[in-house]
Amino acid sequence: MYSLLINSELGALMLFVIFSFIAAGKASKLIYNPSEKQLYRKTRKLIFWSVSLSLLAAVMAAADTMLAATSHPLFWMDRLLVRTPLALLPVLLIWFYSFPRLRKLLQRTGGRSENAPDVARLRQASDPAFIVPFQLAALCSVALFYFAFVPPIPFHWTAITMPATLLLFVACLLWMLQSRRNQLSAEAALVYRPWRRRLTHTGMLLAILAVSSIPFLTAMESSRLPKTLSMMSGKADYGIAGHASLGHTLEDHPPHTAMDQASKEVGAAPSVPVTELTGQRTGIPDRKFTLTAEQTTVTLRSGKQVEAWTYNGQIPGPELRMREGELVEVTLINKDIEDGATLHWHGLDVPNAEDGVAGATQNAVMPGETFTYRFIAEQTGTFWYHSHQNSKTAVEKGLFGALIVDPQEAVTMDVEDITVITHNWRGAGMSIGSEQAVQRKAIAPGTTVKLRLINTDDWVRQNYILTGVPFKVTAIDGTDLTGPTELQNQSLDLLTGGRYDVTFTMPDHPVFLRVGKGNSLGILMSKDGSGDIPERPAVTTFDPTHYGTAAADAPFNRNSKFDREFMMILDNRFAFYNGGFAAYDTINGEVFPNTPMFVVKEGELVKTTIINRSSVEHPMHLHGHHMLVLSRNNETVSGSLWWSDTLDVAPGESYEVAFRADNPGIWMDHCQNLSHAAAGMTMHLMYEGVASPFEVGTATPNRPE
Ligand SMILES: [Cu+2]
Repeated sequence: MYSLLINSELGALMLFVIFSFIAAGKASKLIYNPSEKQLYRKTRKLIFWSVSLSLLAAVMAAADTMLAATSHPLFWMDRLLVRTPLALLPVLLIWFYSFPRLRKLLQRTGGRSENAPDVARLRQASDPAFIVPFQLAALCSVALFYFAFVPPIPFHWTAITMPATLLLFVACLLWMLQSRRNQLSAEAALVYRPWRRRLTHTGMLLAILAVSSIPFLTAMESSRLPKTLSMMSGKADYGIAGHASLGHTLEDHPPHTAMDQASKEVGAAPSVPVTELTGQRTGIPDRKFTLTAEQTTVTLRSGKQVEAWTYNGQIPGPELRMREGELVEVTLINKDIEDGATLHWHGLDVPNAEDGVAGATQNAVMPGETFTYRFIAEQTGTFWYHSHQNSKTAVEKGLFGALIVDPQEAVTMDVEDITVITHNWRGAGMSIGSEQAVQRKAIAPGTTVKLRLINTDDWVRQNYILTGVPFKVTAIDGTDLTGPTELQNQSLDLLTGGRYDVTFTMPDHPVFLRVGKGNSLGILMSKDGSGDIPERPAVTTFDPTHYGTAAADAPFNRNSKFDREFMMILDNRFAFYNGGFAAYDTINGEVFPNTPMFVVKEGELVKTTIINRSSVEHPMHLHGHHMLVLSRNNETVSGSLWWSDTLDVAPGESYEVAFRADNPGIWMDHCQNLSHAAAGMTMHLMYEGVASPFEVGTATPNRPE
């Protein structure tokens, strides 16, 4: 519904731009008609353009009103308060001022006479009150176009004062020009000189372009990422302290650096550097891994070759398995990845110095260098790891793998534990692990089967459909659900970085896990591994908002008193980023490094309202914390507690999520569609009193995204 409304509004807006220019051109040229007959015909055609413009304005107003009736103010405020008036105002002026004059003109023109229009007619045909409303429609359409592609969000009147003043100024200018022509028309017959007119228009356009190119080029140049930039110097956003306040804007909180505020509040107390926020550095680790990052040509099981970046020569990297409570040590060796590499444990809430974000928690590990990570595996479940240095390219090329933490208590039953980590290799197609066809597995009936679904692919909503057996979704993003019920014919959809654990009891007939839309990728399970691949059933998409039974031990809920509340508005707009100008995916109207830095104090209960105004999905990934999903589209989440680290926010959706700020540090919060993150859709969560000695920027090797 949201997509339909915003697309109808945008479609009507684009047509409004075209139609209003045509109408304005035709109205302005009426005066040049050499005969009464032509003047009559051309005047009559303006009725068509007036009606068309009115219909388009009505479509825009209706779409905006429907949005206002059904969704959060941040979806429609700018549309209803800025765009709807800009469309309706000229149309109303046309009906109130132009139309009566148009009718009079039609009545008085003979219609059939070849005589030249007299002075009275010419004055009527160039009456500013008749012509300017059409010209104003064209002017307003330019403003509409601007506000559609540079929405004033977070909404504030200051964002529209400049364009509104300019619009008023040009409107006055148009009135003056038209009044002048009206006077001239009384003095002598005006001669239509198309070439002169075209030249004047081109000259005016070039002058406007020349004048505006200076601020444009300056803005483009100044958007270049600096040579060095501390992640602590972001635009600090302290949110709102205290009670719920949906729809608030952020301008009440002027930007400072977090350190200004931190030093104000903690006085002379020294800040803690990120480098001290480590895992347990002493003691013999219970489990040790070494991962060597290197460039390798890998041959997949299908025979297709991938020029990959690998951990230990394989794609995906080796599955790291550990047990809850173990002290884990992982040594990263970079053999020859020129861009550098790190290790980030996606979904595992490790201490900050172990989080593996180049430029925030460490420097990128360059060829020949090593880095050792140590942490205690405190959560159980399905996670994955990947390089958080130049992550878009690193993950695309293979620097990732599965990470599984088994619970402490020994598993007593026979469980067939299958990791389904899916990826699309550029030029070589989709795979599950390194398998590119349907795998066949022999599993004895009665066995408990656990499938760990992990989507590592950029920009893909991956469908996983299990057929032939009822199943339960037992965990989301590595956290177990309570009271999961049996499901059938439901597609489990994951965006980049998301995980589902699925459990079922093996029946005595074949079961098929289908990955993607076709029949060519999946796992066929049966008692001897044989069997036919079933047809793709009709499915609905699994929705976690009301799944499972409510847990009695919710640490907080929608009614809790939150210490701090933030607004995260996801959108798309034309913007300057790193020397370029294009449509970028934005957070609170900005791209990095102008995106907000949410500042929290340790111990606070923090709520964030996430709103997606754009037309694409954004899987938002917060490092170091799990967010409890409280509501979606203002509807409270019931059923099991739903903890997420990678929340898929679809267009038109709003979510309230909350977390306890119990893991001090500097934590990335970004879109896990890594191509979005690489184009600036990234921000961070900053604890007061924490300092990072690391930097990003063109003079450093660090490229976190
Ligand atoms: Cu995104």
